Amino acid sequence: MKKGFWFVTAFLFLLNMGCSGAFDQGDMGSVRIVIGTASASASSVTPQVFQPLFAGGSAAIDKGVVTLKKGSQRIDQNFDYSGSPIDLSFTSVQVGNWDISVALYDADGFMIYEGSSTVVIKKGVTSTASITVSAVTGNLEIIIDVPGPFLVLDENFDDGVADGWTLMHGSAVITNGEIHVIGQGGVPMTGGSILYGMGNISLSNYVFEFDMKGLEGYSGGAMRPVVYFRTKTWGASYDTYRLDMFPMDTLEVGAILGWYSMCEYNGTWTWSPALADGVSDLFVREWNHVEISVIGNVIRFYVNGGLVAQVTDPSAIYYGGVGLGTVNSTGSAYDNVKLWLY
Ligand SMILES: [Ca+2]
Repeated sequence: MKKGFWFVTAFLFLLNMGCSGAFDQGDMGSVRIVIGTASASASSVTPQVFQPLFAGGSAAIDKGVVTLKKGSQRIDQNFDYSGSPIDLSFTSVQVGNWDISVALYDADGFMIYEGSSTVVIKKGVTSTASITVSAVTGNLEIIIDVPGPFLVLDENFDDGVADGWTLMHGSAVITNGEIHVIGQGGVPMTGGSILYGMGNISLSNYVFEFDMKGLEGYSGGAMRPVVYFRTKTWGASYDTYRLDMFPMDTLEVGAILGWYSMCEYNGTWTWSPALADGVSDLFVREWNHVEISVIGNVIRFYVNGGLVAQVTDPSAIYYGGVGLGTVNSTGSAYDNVKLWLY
């Protein structure tokens, strides 16, 4: 824009020369143009960024151009801004109705104010035109990119391999792109389990989701799928959350159909008071979609899209991996396991 500005200067000079030779002095008048501040502008928006109009600084006017137009005639007058108000005179201008436009530029060559008016130039007198300029504004759209959840585990078992998983108890077999965890009897409080990312400090705030289906063995003896999250230690000492999910078809005497229990373990598998328990409405021997969200010390548990439990743990475990399991000699199938890190 700055380059164009100086091009206009040269153009103006030629036009002035042409004009002065083309018209008889008797048809000439002159005009004095005063450019006012934007305060009288009709604009309802106060362009804060450009104020004060005639002050210094990066938002100030550096240069300007006044253009007179009448038919095919055009006269430009450039000026360097040095004080307020801007007061320019044009002499030897053909009489008649002229359109006046004003453009004011900052030091970078951006037009920051513009205005226009009309004036009648009369023979032998000096006419006056006052032009109020208003700020040239644009819109600024700022896009802030907030990192979304980061998928750190996406396991569908379709390649027949459980990458990164470690078998702890029982057995785990991949069949038809599903992993079947089969428990073994006699393991206190557990039966079969596979773990992912146990003790990993970078696995802190996440959503752990998977599909789950009961396979067999729901007949007496506290048999059920069980999953783990924020599993920090496992073995001599257990530091982990654990979620037991009783299906709706348990035949266990005295059991409540669909009962779930979420506990935190620190040390041994000695039964801990539940952080949350109740009825989870798991489907019978069908796939259920389970999501467990752990953000800070807030734990949420969803079954098939519905929030089953939300609990705040005052003495939380803050990091650790996840696990898929089954209790005693039952079998539980899992698929489409995802871990979204937040
Ligand atoms: Ca699969």
